[in-house]
Amino acid sequence: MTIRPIQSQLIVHQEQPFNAEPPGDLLRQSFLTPQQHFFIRTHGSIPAVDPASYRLLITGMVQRKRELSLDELRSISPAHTVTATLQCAGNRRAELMAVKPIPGEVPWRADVIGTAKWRGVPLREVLRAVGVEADARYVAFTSLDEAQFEGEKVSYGSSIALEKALSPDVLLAYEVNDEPLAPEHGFPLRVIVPGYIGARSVKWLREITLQEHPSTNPYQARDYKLFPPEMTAQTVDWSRGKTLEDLILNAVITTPQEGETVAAGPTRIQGYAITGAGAPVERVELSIDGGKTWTTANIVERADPYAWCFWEVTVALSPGDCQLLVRAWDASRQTQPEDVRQLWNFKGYMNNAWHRVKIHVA
Ligand SMILES: Nc1nc2c(c(=O)[nH]1)N[C@H]1C(S)=C(S)[C@@H](COP(=O)(O)O)O[C@H]1N2
Ligand SMILES: [Mo]
Repeated sequence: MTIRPIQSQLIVHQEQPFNAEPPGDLLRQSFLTPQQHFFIRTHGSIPAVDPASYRLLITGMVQRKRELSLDELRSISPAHTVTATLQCAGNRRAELMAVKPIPGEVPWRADVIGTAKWRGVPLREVLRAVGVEADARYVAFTSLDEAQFEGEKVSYGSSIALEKALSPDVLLAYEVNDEPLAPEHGFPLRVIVPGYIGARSVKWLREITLQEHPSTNPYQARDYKLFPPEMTAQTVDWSRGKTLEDLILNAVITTPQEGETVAAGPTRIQGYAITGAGAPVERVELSIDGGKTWTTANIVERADPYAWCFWEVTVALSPGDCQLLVRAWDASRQTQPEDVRQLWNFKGYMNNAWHRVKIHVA
């Protein structure tokens, strides 16, 4: 059985599998994204899971293989809460597609991102309870969903290195913003890997496998890798892809939106900025003259180290067409690439070029 979410305010890119993102100005309204405004990224079905008969299988290189009910899982450790941003590696793909087509991928705008307070059992407590064998290096996750990968029936899966899995903040989450997970977001149990691309945070978790190698699931072994710019779907050498893990520095203007008309005079511009766990966002800057001069924005809300920050800045706009540009700097003095053309890759991942929004000032 599969569920179809009804998300009237989301921009739906695809019905089957269901893929949708909120409009940017809606996204920017609350620092913690309500579930009904949270982007939905699926590769297959949205399974309807009965929580009473649900079992989580833990297998592979462990001393005690287990099949846990939700109650048994909760009894392993007190709940732990982490505020973390989930961002799809395909965020801002539409801008890459405007450089050169990327067939067969979702044309995501700049809002395949959301932040929530996730609550669940730390994965490392579960691993401690089952006893990890000395040679295990990776923790693989498999889902209850059904997807098609190049015509083959598969369930979604991913893996993370054991080292990351032992971080106290990697969760098997059952609650989001003090509510149970919605069916489309992984009810009754999902992985949350803070600081990593969303693809590693497997929803509808069925099985955890300890193993010596990364997952061979196609969504880990093929998808969600960064390929050199000269490589295409026709010429791809899968072994040359770099597995995507950490999020990277990015900043987006959410308000106003592309094509909007605003009144001349002092105008408030708002958005979000995000980075990986390495160095926090330090400064966000806006330019209205094509990048010649920049104005520093105020960071109005943040929850480091795994969450986005919200920024805003008021600039004086004069009548006519205007392009707003934003870029961020992190605490290690790194900033974002200027031009999206430098970043094109045939899967359309990790676009963090300066974000540009054209508006009309009247
Ligand atoms: N089982 C399963 N887990 C999954 C996916 C999926 O298709 N199936 N998509 C992944 C991707 S690519 C992302 S970005 C996030 C999206 O989570 P959300 O839909 O709750 O926002 O879930 C990840 N986990
Ligand atoms: Mo994703």
